[in-house]
Amino acid sequence: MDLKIIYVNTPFWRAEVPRISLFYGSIDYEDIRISREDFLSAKMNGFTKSGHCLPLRQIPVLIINNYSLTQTGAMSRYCGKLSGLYPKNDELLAAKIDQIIDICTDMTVLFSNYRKNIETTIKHNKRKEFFDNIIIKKMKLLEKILLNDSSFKDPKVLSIAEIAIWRIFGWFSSGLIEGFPTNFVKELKTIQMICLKVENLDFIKKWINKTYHPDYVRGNYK
Ligand SMILES: N[C@@H](CCC(=O)N[C@@H](CS)C(=O)NCC(=O)O)C(=O)O
Repeated sequence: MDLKIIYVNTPFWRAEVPRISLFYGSIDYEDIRISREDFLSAKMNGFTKSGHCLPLRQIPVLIINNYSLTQTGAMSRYCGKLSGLYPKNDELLAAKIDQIIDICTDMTVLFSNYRKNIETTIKHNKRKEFFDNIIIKKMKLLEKILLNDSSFKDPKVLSIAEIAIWRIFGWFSSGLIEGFPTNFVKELKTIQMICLKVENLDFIKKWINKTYHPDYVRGNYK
């Protein structure tokens, strides 16, 4: 099978979940990292400079034998199934994992809509307010879901859900988002535990060494 993942050269969770899943499963794929300029022109015409189709003019895209699959959730599940990070015979666990991926999507969309719609008028000085009044509430609700469920607490078990949590909280707490605090993950105990569990896995350390830029800013989980 010929697999390619198209995204820009950042470790954003949407691309990292499928990328890391395939890496974990030692499944060969081409990790195509397009330039911002290529992405901007593909947003206009639906194709990257090397001719790869972006069906919704968005990234990430997973190309499976020339078929362009879009949507982070679909891509993550597909790669998770190939690598053993998504269950094939446990419908409830699969739905719980989907639930987490969907919450990660909701949090991302909340922030990007805020940025697009609100910050055109009020700018960054309201980011802290957005964090305190909106996004942290979602994070706390996610924490409650995780706290009350043993599925994601086992240190030996890993799925695409934990990888998504590790990367999205890595982003939120990295200091890269102006106006967001960086010391809140430690208040979300189960999320903190999951982030530390993932970050300490040997294959994740290898992935970081292999693909992250030396001055990449890590998440702040402690
Ligand atoms: N529903 C898509 C959304 C993907 C998305 O919004 N990607 C961003 C980059 S992280 C993008 O392509 N934005 C450009 C746009 O929406 O025009 C998914 O789940 O993958």
